[in-house]
Amino acid sequence: PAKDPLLNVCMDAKHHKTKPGPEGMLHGQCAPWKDNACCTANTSSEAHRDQSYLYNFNWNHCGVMPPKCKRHFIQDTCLYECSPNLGPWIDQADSSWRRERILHVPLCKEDCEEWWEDCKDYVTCKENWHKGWNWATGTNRCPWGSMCRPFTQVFPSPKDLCEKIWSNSYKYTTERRGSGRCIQMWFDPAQGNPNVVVAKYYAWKKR
Ligand code: FOL
Repeated sequence: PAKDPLLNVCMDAKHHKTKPGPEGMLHGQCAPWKDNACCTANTSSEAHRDQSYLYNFNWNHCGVMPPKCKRHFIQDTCLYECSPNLGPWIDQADSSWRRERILHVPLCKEDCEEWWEDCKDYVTCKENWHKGWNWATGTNRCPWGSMCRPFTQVFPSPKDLCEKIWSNSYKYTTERRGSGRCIQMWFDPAQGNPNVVVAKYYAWKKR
């Protein structure tokens, strides 16, 4: 059978491999993707660092981000950089730093809600973390005139967080982990990657 161009692919973005394949040594929270990944071992290590060279992005722009919150941002980075199962949602990006992006990836309800719960105590100055920072020092700082406000004020609901933070990379859904109808940021690789069947389902729906 012909290979479906929406399945088992890597987006054409800043750090992605040209095609997915095994990576023996993926670091920490990115290890679940080691059998088939769009990230290199080096990218997976960088995903765990504050001020990593990936985007020079500073999680601690309004004071130190608590570890229980940061682990969700690390997991989001692992999914974004490593997943070979985001093909149905790859879209053209109108930006200088990547040719392709992901748009409206249906994120499992639990992944979004736990992310929001665990970040409730943090503070941020921006709703969209892709654009509009002050990069004068080489890393992102809050733009002039913006204020650090509680996460729950900037993102009143889990849906606000998951959809707005990365310019609609994700779509909030009420689908559950394990349903085969939503993408999981978190999974146990012992049972294989649950996102493989999800990509197949949506690739088939798009025909
Ligand atoms: N996670 C997910 N799920 N989706 C993503 O698209 C995503 N993207 C990043 C990280 N995790 C993600 C990349 N993050 C800039 C800021 C953040 C960033 C990459 C780049 C940045 O340079 N922003 C400039 C504008 C650059 C431009 O658009 O030309 C700024 O104005 O702040």
